[in-house]
Amino acid sequence: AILSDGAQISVEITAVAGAAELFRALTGSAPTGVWSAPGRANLIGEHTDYNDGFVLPFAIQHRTAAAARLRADGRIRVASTFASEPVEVALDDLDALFPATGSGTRTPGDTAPATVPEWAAYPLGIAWALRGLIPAWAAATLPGVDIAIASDVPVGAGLSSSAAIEGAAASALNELWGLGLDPVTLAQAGRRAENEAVGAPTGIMDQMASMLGHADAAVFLDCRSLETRSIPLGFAEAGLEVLVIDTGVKHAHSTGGYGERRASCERGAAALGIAALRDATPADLPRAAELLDEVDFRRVRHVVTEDQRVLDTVAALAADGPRAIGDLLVASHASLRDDFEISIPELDAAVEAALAHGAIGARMTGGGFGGAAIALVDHDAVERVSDAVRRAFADAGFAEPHLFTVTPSDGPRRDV
Ligand code: GAF
Repeated sequence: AILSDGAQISVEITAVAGAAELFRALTGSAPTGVWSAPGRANLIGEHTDYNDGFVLPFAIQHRTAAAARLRADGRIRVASTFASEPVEVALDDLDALFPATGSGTRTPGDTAPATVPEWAAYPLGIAWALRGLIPAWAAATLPGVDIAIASDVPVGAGLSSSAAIEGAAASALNELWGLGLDPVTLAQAGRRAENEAVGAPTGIMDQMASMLGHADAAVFLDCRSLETRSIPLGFAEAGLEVLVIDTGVKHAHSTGGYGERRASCERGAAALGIAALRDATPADLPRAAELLDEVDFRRVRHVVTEDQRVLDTVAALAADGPRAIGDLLVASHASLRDDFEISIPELDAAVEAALAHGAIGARMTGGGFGGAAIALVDHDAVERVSDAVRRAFADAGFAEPHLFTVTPSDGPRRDV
């Protein structure tokens, strides 16, 4: 999901320094600490997470930071470089602000309560979700908190700026409130905030990638059991870079197509008589073709084949290293474009231009309908591929894309 109308802070100011500075401007004093969490790029495994399937994302070097300090009065105040005004509510009022649906998601298309700007629903939703994990009597005794947020994760680029906010705020509150919760529980709280406070019907990939990322590795996640394995990527040793091509076309998962795709997948699982599409294999596709209409069938085919591509990618990385995964990335993109229909012309152009000029593999990354593509490129070819992509965009009359490389990086930490 995106923070609409968000302005990125200047790249010369790191998120950590920006958050501390904003905290001082907000409160007139220093924060107790600054916690940060990364955005993520998804190497492969798209729209498989809410189908209980497999994903292989990695945390990136771009981070969101939360500077925070407890306050005595039971109120929570959040400020962010995304917005000019802070938002303040009593902790006891959070339950009324985000009434639990019990189902895990609000109706697709619902947005954050009108009384709270969308950006603020992320940190407030985290506070609400964390309070929900402890007994009511204990929640009632939690002190208030001031939180100032700054980010250098590009917003709306499909790099999960939202999970980075959730991870930073959850890490700060976990420590300041002495909750002692583990990273998986914090990721689950992040997903709950996103689903029920913000109203985006997303899966848990992004929060898990942000909370469990490791340098030089991807997070291989089974979205049913929430078991993870750190998968060495070895990009640097192989002389490879991951080039992000941010199309600049903003997407939002709290509206529209994301929820429709999810509904198609649920219809597919119901028709096949299985709990989730994770339980289907490519051998079930002929039966799915008989049971489903043509569109739902293609949605199902994407998910079932994508799960297999994730497993194949993990195997290829272990057996032959990162140069062996290019074709799997390309096949993933074709499936997202043709079967799942969530690519856009800008993403297709980015992938085509990158491949035509030497990328080993390329695909759109993230939820789709905008955002970014990633291309696996030889270190020495980054400039050439970047120029080719820029030329392709100019020739097609698209706005100039934003290009940069990302590095598989560590998860949350306390910075100050
Ligand atoms: C978005 C969602 F937030 C994730 O949960 C995931 O479904 C992804 O889209 C698609 O793979 O990032």
